[in-house]
Amino acid sequence: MTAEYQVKGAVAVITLNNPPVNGLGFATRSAVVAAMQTALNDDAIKAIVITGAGKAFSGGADIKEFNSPMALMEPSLHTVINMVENSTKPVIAAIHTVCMGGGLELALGCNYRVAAPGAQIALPEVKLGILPGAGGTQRLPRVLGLEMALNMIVSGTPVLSEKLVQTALFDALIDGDLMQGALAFANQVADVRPLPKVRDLKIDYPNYEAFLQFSRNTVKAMAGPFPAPLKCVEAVAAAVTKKFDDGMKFERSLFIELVQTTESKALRHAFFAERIAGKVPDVPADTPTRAIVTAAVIGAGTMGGGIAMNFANAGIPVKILEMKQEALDKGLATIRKNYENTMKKGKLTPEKCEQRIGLISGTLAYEDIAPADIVVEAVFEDMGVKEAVFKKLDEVMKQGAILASNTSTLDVDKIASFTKRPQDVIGTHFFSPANVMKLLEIVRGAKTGKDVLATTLALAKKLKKTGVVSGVCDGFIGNRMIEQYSRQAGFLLEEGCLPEQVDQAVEKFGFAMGPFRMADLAGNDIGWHIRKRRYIDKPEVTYSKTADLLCEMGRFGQKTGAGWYDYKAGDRKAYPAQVVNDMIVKHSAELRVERRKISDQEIVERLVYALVNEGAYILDEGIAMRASDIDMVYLTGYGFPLFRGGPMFYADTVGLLNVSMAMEKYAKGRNGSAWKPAPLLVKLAAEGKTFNG
Ligand code: 3H9
Repeated sequence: MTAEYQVKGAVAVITLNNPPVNGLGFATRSAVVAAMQTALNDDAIKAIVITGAGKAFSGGADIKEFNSPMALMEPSLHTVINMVENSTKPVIAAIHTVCMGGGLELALGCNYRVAAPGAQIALPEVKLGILPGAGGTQRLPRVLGLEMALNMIVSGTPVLSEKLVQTALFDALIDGDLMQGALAFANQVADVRPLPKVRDLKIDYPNYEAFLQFSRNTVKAMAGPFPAPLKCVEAVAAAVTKKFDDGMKFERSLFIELVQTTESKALRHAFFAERIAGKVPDVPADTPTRAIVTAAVIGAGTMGGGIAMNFANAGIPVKILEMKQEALDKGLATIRKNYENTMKKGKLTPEKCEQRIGLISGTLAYEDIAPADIVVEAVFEDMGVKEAVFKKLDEVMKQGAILASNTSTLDVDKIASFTKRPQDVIGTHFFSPANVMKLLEIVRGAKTGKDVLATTLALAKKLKKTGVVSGVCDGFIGNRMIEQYSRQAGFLLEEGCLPEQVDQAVEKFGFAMGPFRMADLAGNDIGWHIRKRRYIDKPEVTYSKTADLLCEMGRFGQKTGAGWYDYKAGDRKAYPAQVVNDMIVKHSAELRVERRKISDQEIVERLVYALVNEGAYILDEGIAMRASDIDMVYLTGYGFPLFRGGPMFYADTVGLLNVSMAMEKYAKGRNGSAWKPAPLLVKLAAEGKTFNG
């Protein structure tokens, strides 16, 4: 049963029981209606309590149903809430732990609400690109007032129940046993008539027009490409300007409009993609994990320092190993500076700042890191250097320690082979700045132990990262794909574009940064180093030489004050560089290419479809477990626009046949040999299917 029915004296208790979070799917809604009917038909019952089993009152409507007709099947959530609101016996919501979305809307339909302290109360629909569609925008302002309700609805941020106890949302905060308190409350109000209803409350806000106009302006400026926040304002406005039933109808029409938008579909896709990414079919949830109490990092450079900060932020003491005292001192000083800057911005208290710095120490001796439960190597990206480090780690680290490499492209199986314990070796590819970026690519070697993988996935959660598992290949999921994207960006320069045109087109599409601004930030020498390796290993693959010419000019990017763009000291703004643009045009002439005007559409298609095509290879080879994992990598590590849901989801929305036809067209153009359609893409396109099922 997805809702249980019990009788406690004269009170009926309906307990939502639909793990994990008592989502209000069709079965649960039906069970609530049946239980309500039973209670209403029983003359011995004087009051009804609705609560939730397990770890939530309710997490809201079942989001999975939004893509199916189930969401519309009767009894709808409206029907359930109407039944509760029109009950002839008082209905009390007993709220604990999590009360969100449709769960809160159900509670608002009850006559009374009692709550345990610490419950998270929210209408988070906006984060899914929709708005509360079962009366939340009409009822919440009636209990919290216009301003507070609008803030909660537009931000979707949870508020703790104890902070709302002074409002009409709650009738009592119950310390101790919630059910006992709720039953006592129910008995107390059993005979009170008339039954209070939220819909009957008035919203008192004399100057509401000015407030709503101010809200529209503010929200519009913040909403970016997402339509939902402004619609939230419009729906809340209706709570003041329209009669209750008309407001409900208006809310419903906006909900239906939003639920069908690509933006909402993309956000819902990302919600589930994030959660499923941590699941590996052959590593069940009950796989034993190893304890991670202390950590070590090799290398105090930008990456090593950032990785160490991750451990400290999670309360895990970490030792950084360096070769030279000077480099260690420099690395530790940078970490201190980073924390102090965060503190100055008011994002960290002085105590927490010192506490975190205190968790990070340095050493020059391998023996000092031997007792650590995990060591993450973040040294120079060169197999010879990695070999020396892993041989040493194998010698000194305690048995059972996880030996992780932060390599961004190298063969993790080969790295593991430098040790006598390949089962303990795994790739943990952090993204720069490592203390900020959410993505952690977890590279599973052929011999990586299941417990090591399970531990690393759990660690990712503890470090507040999105862990995505990748198989071993050159560049793993993210960098292998970005290489194809960068190749196209290079070809576009040869054919007629300048860096700013490419960057602007891609940024207009929604990327946080275009390829050339990104390369300047990451350092152009990194790509140069990789290409030099490719020229030897894979001579058949073509690259534009423009980026090499740039590096030969010593323009490595922001760190040298010059890259594809010029930079001014202390300023990250990119200024077009005439000398670079001249070099690009000259190079085209040397290649005897007649430069042409290239449309923004072509730029975006060539860059994004290059990602999609390589993603399809990666999926087909089993390097990524699912298309949504690839999307997660790009959403959390490469600035792919969230409202487009990631490259694979985006390709699904464009239609794989359209993607593959565009690729065929580009294959006929200059540098067309770069377009070798992935068999999986061709197959799915022919079958009219999508990557994401
Ligand atoms: C809504 O209510 C619309 C109405 O206004 C109008 C309707 C007409 N549905 O996050 P976790 C699953 S829209 C389906 O890891 P936590 C989740 O996929 C809804 N599934 O746990 C995962 O599954 P699995 C408004 C859901 O403890 C598992 O629960 N509500 C839903 O860190 C655990 O999730 C929201 O937007 C759902 N509603 O956090 C709330 N919620 O185990 C969205 C969760 O298979 N949910 N799941 O991977 C959350 O914010 C968090 O999940 C929550 C728990 C805070 C509840």
